[in-house]
Amino acid sequence: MRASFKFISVLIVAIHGDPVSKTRTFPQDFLWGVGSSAYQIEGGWNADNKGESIWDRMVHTYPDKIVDQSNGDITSDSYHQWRRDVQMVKDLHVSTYRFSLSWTRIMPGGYMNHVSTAGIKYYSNLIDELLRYNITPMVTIYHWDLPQRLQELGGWTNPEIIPIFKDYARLVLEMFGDRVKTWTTLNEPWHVCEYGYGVDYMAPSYDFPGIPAYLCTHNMLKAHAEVVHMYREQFQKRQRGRMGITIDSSWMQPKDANSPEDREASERALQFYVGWFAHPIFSKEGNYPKVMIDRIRNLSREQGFGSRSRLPEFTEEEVRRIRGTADFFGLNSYTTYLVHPNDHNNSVNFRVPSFDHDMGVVQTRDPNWQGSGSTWLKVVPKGLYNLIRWIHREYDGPEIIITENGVSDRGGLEDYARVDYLNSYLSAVLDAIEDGVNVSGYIVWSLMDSFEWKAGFTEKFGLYHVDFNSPKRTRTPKISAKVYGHICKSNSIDWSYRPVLDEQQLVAMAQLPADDDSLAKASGAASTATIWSWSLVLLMVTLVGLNTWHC
Ligand code: GBH
Repeated sequence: MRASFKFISVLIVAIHGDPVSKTRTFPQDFLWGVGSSAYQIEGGWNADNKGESIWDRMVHTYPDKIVDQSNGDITSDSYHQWRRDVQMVKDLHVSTYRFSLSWTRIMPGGYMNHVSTAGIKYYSNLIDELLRYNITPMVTIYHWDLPQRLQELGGWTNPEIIPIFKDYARLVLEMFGDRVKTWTTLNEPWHVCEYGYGVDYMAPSYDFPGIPAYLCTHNMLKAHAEVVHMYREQFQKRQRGRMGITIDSSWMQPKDANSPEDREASERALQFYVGWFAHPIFSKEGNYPKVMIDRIRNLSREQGFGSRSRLPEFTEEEVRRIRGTADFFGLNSYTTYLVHPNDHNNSVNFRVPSFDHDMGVVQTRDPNWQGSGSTWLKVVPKGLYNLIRWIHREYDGPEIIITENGVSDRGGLEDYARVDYLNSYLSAVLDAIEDGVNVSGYIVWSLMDSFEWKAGFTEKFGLYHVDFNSPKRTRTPKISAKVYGHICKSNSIDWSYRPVLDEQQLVAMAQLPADDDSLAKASGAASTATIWSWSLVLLMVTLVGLNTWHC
C-alpha cells in the first residue's frame, strides 16, 4: 500500500513538477500583500479638480493606442469605492496593501503652488481605513501618471523634474508619513524610460530610440536619491518608516545553457534591465554597470556622437549620493525570455541607435511554455527563482520584497490557472528562501481587474472580478482570492486546496455579461475536463500500482 502511494505521489510530482502532496510553509514574519495603482483603478480622472496626467492625455487624444479604445476615466471606480476595496483587502488576510498616489490628484498642475484638499483627503481616508483593520499601507509615490504640464517641459528628460518631484514627495511625506511606514519612490523606471520615451508604447510614447531613455533614467535615479536623502534627514527618525524602489525585470535565460555567448547575453541583458537602475543604488561601487558604460560609449563613438556617450555620466559626488539609497529592493517580475546575442550585422534589425541595439541581445520564447491572457506573459516559475538568486548574488544579499507578481487571463471567476501560477511561483520563491535568498515579502498583482494600460480591459490580473458593464462596478472574489486568502492566513502553500464556486460567486457569475460569462464557462469547462482526465489517469495508475504490489 505504502509503495503504491509513493508511486502515485511520484507521478503527481512528475506531472505537476512540484510536490503537491506537501504543504510548504513560509518564514514566520513573511509579509503578504496585494497591489494596485492609481490610474488603473481610481477613475474620477477629473473629479474634484484633479489635474490631467500623461495617461489622461494619451488615452483621450489617441484612443486607438489602447487595444479596446478604453481609458481610465472611470475604470474600477476606486475613487468612490475605497471602503469596499479595503474590505476586499481585509478578506484576503494580507498584512499589506500596496497602492500608488496620483500626483495630479494631490497637485493638479504638478507644482506645490496648488494642492488639492480633496486629493489629500482621499488618500488620508484610505490609509485610515486600512489601519482600522491592521493592514499596513505600502505606498508607491510614482506609478507612471506624470502631470501633463510637466511633460510639456520634457518630463523625466528634464533635470528640473528632480526638485519638482522632491516637492511632491515632501508633501506626501508630511501628509501621510505619520501613518505610512513603507514607501517606494518609483515603480518600474525601465518601463517609464524605455517604454515611455524610447519606443511608442506607454505614455508619453515619444518613440525616440537611444537617447531620451538614458536621460530619463539619469534624472529618475537622482530624483529617487534626493527623496530618500530627504526622508532620512527630515522624516525617518520621527516616522520610523522604510523607503525603497521597485525595479522590474523578466528572467533572461541563456537560449542554449551550454553556449558561452548565450550566457554572456543573459548576463548583459540583466545588467541592462536590472543593473541600469540597481547597480547605481545597490552595488558597492555604485554608478551604471560597466558593460553599459563601455558598450554605449563605443557605439556612440562609432555612430558619430563624438566623445560624449549617449549614456550620461555621473560625477563622483553623484555616484556617492545615489549609492545605498534604498532600505529594500522592490522587485516586479512575471515571466522569462530566452536570450542570445545579436550578431554584428544587426540582422534582427534593431533601430540604430536604440536601447535594444546597445544591449545587443535578442529575446525569444520557448513555444512549450504555458501562456496566459497576455502574449508577453509565459508561465515559467523557475525564472523567478533564478532572477532573485541573481539579485542576491549581484548585490550582496539585499532584502528583497517582491512588489508585483501575478498572471492575466481573459475573464471569469474560475481562475484555476491563476491558482496554479501563484502556487508554483510561490514555491519557487520558497526554494530561493531555502537557498538563503533574503526575500521578506510577496505582493500579488493585482487586487482587482483594472485598466491594464495598452491592453485596456482585455487582460485581467485581479483576484477580484470587476463588472465593468455595471455602473456599480460590482466586485466579486474569484477562486484565486479564496486560495490566496488561504495562503496568507496559513502562511503556506497547499496544492490540494482548490475550492469550487460558492453561492455568492454563482449568483455573480449568472449576472456577468455574455462575453465574460462565456469565457468563464470555457475556462471552467477546460478545467473540469482536465480534472476528469487526471482523475482517470490516477485511477488507472492506482489500479496498476496496487496490482504490482500484490504480485
Ligand atoms: C507591471 O508592469 C505594472 O507595474 C502594472 O501596472 C501592470 O498592470 C502589470 O505589470 C501587468 O502588466 O505587449 O509585449 O509590448 C509590467 C509591465 C507592461 C510588461 C506591459 C509587459 C507589455 C509588453 N508590463 N508590457 S508587450
